[in-house]
Amino acid sequence: MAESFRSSTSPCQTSSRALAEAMQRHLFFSQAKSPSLATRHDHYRCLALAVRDRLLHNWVDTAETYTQAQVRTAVYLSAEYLLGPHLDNNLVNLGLRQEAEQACHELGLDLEELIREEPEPGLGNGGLGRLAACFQESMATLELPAIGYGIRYEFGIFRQQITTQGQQESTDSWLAQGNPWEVIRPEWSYPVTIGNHTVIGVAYDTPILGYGVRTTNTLRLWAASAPEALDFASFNAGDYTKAVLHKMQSETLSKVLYPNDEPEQGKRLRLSQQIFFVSCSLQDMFRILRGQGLPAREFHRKFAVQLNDTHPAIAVAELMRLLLDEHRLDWDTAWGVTTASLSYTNHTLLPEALETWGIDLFQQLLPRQLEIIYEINARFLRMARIRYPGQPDKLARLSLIEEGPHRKVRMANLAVVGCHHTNGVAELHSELLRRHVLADFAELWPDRFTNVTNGVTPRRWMAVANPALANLLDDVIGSHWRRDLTHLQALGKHTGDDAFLQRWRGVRDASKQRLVQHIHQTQGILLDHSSLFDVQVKRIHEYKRQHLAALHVVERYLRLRNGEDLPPRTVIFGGKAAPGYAMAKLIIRLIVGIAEIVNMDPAMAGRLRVVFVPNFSVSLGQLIYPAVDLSEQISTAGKEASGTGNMKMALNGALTIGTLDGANIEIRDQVGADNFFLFGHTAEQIHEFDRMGYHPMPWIEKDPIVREVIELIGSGHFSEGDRDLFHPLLANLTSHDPFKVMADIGDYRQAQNHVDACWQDPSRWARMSVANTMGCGFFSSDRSIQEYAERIWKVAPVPVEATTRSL
Ligand code: RUG
Repeated sequence: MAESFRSSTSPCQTSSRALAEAMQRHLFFSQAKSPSLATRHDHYRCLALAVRDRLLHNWVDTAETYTQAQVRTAVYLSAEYLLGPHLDNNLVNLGLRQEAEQACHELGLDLEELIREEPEPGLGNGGLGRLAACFQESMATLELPAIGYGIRYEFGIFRQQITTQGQQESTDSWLAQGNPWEVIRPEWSYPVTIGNHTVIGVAYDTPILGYGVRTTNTLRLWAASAPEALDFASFNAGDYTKAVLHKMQSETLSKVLYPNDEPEQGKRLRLSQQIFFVSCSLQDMFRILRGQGLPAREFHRKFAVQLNDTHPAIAVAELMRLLLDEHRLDWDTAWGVTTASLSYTNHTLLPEALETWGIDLFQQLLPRQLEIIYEINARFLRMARIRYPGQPDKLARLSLIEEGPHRKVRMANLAVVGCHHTNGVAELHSELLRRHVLADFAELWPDRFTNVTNGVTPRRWMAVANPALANLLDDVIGSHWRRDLTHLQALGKHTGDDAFLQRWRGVRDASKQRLVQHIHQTQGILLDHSSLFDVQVKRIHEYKRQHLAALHVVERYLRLRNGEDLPPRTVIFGGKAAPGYAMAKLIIRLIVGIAEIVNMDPAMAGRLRVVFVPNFSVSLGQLIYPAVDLSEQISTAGKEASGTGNMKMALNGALTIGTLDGANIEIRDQVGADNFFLFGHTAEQIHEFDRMGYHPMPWIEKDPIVREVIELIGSGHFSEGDRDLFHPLLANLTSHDPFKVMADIGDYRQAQNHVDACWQDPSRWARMSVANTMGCGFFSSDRSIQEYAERIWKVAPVPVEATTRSL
């Protein structure tokens, strides 16, 4: 067990023998099988159930402690949780990793194989959902009374296949084989009326384990069901389809996670999902409040509710509705309770990602909530009019309603008005929110705006993902970094130690070899682990500029073919494109086309390889992040709110090539400018381009290399002679270039040249790599959560007492 576990609260003690016996018992009693019939998945389930048995005391004790102590509770409302597999993480957080390995060994099983059996709960699109998952784990580790609420999607983020045609999607049936980690709570279910239908939300609870503490919080996800399974009138009349229609319609609500960036379609269902999970969660909070004998007007004393983006922003109207209509509070009291309870995190600066809903749709689905929003708006604008007399334009911008032929509810405005705090997720992002996107509100209420820079959990993203590095750190600086990541600073004493640097490189090599093996097994491509691994894994989006990296790969290909001597590189891409986002899918198609040509060309052997890893996920992230030498964080400045993959890679020892965007800026500050490859225009310069009118042509004209690259792609070289395939992408880049790829490509090339030079000095690279890990202590999600808890939620830790041991 890691020494950083606090001895008085060591979360679980069990021997490998006891664990092995428990697995055998579960094979019989839970799986109803003999060993000769057991599949690997059966064994996975047995281990998962045995581990679950061992966390139950902590889970039940946590709920009991919170109930007895009547604690103030942080509530996280999020439409997405990109959890990733639980088993390995739970073993690490319980301190049972070694015991499980031994137990499996005793039973002739391989723990790693069982871990890989777990289907991943991919209930999120990307960074926002993964952040929610890291935050849950940090809240538990910090012993904060907290509960997460969301939706139990039957189908998570789609599965991605990569063929020669690019991305193909299929359904992610993650629940097909059952889910040993959840507990259904049918006794906690609530009706939600949407239009003229009522849907029931049923609670499914998943334990969230803190590291090295007893605290085991709850993630409560709502599944939709119909109030009546069968319409008997239709059934008796022989209309069997109609008899189950309402049930099917109701269950559709929690069927599928919507891929982000999806235009108009699915809007009705999405708004329905939002009110569904928000209303169930608020009703559940009122139940808890009642259970503690507290009246509704005390809601804000019991709960600090964080809205993860605008997806749960309907909570402003729904909480008001419940307080007014169900709990009979007067408007002013209800508004006081609402605004004292809620706070809002914004995650995007992209105008198209700021949610709005057509008034007609709102009126159809949520007429009472719309009435309340109108009333909130009327009162708010009355106040604003006094503050800004004769400024109708400003009032129009502040209004919760966007006027025009198609009137809309602006969810970000609703969130800002209904919350006591609004925060961005990195310094620059919060600054740009204040200066541009939410400037009118920041002027009105400067004190409501703040920043909490994102973070990632060191348990999953180091201890679980990179056990070799974790062991090295334990040896050299002790194991306290798991609970306090600033301990990584202690690596500073070792950067001059050649033996240490040798071990560091050994660890990194082993991680790269692990990835090489995986890619060989799954894609049949053999990579050279000693080449520089240049990696961009994240959602595919034009603002993230995967096409900039792709153009650079083509440039390297040309330079190598011209006989230039460049150090060997492996360029790895991964990430999903929203199914309806044609340009993003075309970028994938381009990368696949480039990979095909480059990898087939004998002249590239040992010099350049290009891989697109399909179906990027949390599990793949765990495999890839530790193997990255060069982390591509190349978004157009001012577009990426924060990024968190950037943190995971730097934390695991990658060097970043990046723009001054999102959290890159803070990463560079922390790891030192000398250990970061900076390029590109600043957010301010990009803003100026947009203001003054930007055209890519002058940039292209002065850059013969980029012209050659564009011509080669346009000639059909990477598309089997098809000159039209990439036309939309090239036309966009040469005529409009909304994300300023052409303005930054020259500087990107310079930075890449500098990367090549540094890579050729292995001990210099190793020192830069150590400096990155060393400097990343700030990017623990424990630090982010501590900031939320202290500055925004006013929620304090409550250690969990052992109360159920004697049961
Ligand atoms: O794009 C942002 C990332 O920059 C950020 O790191 C992450 C977590 O804060 O959230 C991402 N995001 C933003 N995902 N969806 C949105 C817009 O709804």
